Amino acid sequence: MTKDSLFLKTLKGEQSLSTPTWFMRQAGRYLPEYRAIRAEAGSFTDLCYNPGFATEVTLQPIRRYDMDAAILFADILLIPEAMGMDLSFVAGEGPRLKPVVSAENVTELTVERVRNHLSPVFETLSRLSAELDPSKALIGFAGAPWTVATYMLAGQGTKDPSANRQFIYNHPKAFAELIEKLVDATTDYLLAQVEAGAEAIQLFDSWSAGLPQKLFEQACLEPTAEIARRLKKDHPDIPIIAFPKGAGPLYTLYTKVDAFDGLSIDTGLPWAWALENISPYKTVQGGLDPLLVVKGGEEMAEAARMLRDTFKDVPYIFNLGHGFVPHTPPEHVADLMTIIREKE
Ligand code: 1CP
Repeated sequence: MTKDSLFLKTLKGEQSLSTPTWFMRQAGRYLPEYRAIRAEAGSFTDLCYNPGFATEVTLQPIRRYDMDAAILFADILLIPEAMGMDLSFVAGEGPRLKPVVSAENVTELTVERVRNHLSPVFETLSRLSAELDPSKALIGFAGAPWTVATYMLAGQGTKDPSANRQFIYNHPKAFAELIEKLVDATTDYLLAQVEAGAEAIQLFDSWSAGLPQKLFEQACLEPTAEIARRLKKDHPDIPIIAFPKGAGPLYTLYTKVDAFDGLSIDTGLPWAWALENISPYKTVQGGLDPLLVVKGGEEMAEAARMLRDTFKDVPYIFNLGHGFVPHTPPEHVADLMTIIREKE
């Protein structure tokens, strides 16, 4: 079935006069209606595993702003939980897992129960697929193996990834086994997402910055490409976006992977560079600094117009260089939508 979706057409390389738009973290804490549901759900994981609530918070930004795509409400850390790790979210601090510290800990992780454990997520997708307007695309997602592994190894988010890098050097075999398990679990998870109604997939590699090239290829590029290839084997038409945040010139390695259709660019990647080095091969998505949306006004407007105009002659999906932060004023998002769609 081909839907008349501007987002899907652009992702597959068709150019049109309008710029399809969605935003990372478009559902979330900056929206009062999200905070209300979040309070009703109890914990953040209760929200993710409740298909009624998760469907509702996925649709909230679409109702408010009319973006061209909805992204499933879930989290990249549901995979480690499904593999057997205890997961909790500490208010004001973020995720907590009991860290993987040894080869035995890696061996204990299981991939078999992923589909079963995550069945509420697939139910959310089925509901969304039935409820979404046909002009809007439904995006499924997962964390890329390296990014998910960083949380599993540290037991939490960390600003300094050096301990994780050290684990790769000290335990190369255990690390390879961990990545292999994550590739298997993530592929299975995403196949089930597509079967439940996801029409495009984004792989978030939020922590791919700063690795030496050899490690980058081994931990970020190759596992992500392998997941994409396996998905395409079963579902050749499913478009896939990779987001190797902070990869800099190593973005060009992703342009050579056939299984990727789009590349999401981070806040720091120069737009002219992306136009020259990515656009000939893949649809570019993203780039706007989410902190400019906190600022709003002329500065945001000027940057948004410049970004849109940089990519006006190639397929391009408007988005941020990373997600909205919780203190983003909701009215600035409305202004941003108006600016992106002016003259269209
Ligand atoms: O208390 C709350 O309400 C929790 C805040 C929150 C939200 C709204 C978390 C906890 N996760 C989410 C939803 C979420 N996470 C989505 C779906 C919604 C949407 O985009 O509209 C998606 C795609 C994610 C993906 C995600 N989770 C990433 C990759 C993208 C990125 O932002 O880099 C990462 C790294 C996470 C981990 C995570 N989950 C939550 C927090 C606070 C964190 C980050 C912790 C850290 O900074 O290390």
